[in-house]
Amino acid sequence: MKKTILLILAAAALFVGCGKKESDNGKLLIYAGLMEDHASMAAKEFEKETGIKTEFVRMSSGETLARVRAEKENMSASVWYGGPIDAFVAANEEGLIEPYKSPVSEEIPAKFKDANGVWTGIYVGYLGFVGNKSILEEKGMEMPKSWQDLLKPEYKGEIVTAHPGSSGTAYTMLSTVVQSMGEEKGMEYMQKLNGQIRQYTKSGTAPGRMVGLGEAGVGITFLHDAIKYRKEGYKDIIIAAPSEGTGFEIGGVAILKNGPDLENAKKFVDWALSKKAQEMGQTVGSYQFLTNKDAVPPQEAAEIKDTKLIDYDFEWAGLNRKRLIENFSQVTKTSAPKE
Ligand code: S7P
Repeated sequence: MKKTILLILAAAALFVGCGKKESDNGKLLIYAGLMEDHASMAAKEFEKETGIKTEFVRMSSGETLARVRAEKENMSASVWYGGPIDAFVAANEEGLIEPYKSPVSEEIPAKFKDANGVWTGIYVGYLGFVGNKSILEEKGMEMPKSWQDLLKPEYKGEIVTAHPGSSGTAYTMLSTVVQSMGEEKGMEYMQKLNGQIRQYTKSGTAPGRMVGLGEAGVGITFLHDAIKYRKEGYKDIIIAAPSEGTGFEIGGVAILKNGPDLENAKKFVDWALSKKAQEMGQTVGSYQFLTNKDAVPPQEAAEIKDTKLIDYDFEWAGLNRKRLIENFSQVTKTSAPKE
């Protein structure tokens, strides 16, 4: 009898112990700027490896920025994962980021991380054009090959792009044009381009899918997203990069100031910077170049490796984000779509 009671007590202790261990690992909420499938895979893998209950909300850059501003005094999430770092720079200016220099950031070259640990790069993506081969052929149009091409009369009403007010991709476009042409000429260009636009989408990944579906002939997007859609079955997709040179993103990870789970946030950043975590992206069709010096980039990225890039200034882009978007909205008389 005494032996049975002892066994029951031992089993109960073990049960309680196990439960305690699991809940001791805590939780983590992430605001994710990369694609839904990538964020979902990352949250699951991180949870599996650490036992930390991990959830995410996918939002475009402008939405995340608006959310973290609104939550400044009562932040719900602890990590911002993915999306061009221009918006991270803007957020840091407003005191919304908790700098963290992860020990794993030693594996990330200096050009892909902030020296003070405000943000650290996890991938790099190039901006370009996506076209639908059949539609272009049907309408007797060539694939545009330069920023200037986009202004040709034949593309009127044929181009889809996201709106810089909501989308990090589209802000990369706006900032690229302004950095390449100067602010006055850049805004004039944007005003002319506005006359060619069929639709502004909320997210920068939508134009690739719309062009793949044949809803538009040409889109402006990150080239790796167009490659993903082509691989997923939109066989008519073709891509090109502007011959004048194009801008690019460093997709980042950062810790949100006053988030509820700082220690788990640090663990997530360490994880996200690792070779293993970065290489996992390609298993769900994320074909960006990677920042960890030991990580093997996806084969799919080889197709665009010789793209001509401008010397994109991320700090300038982040610090001037609000003004450029206001000017863009003014010259185009548009605002970011809600859906
Ligand atoms: O995950 C793919 C990817 O292209 O999505 C992000 C992209 O900017 C979409 O976000 P927006 O809706 O804010 O434009 C990129 O960071 C990433 O490479």
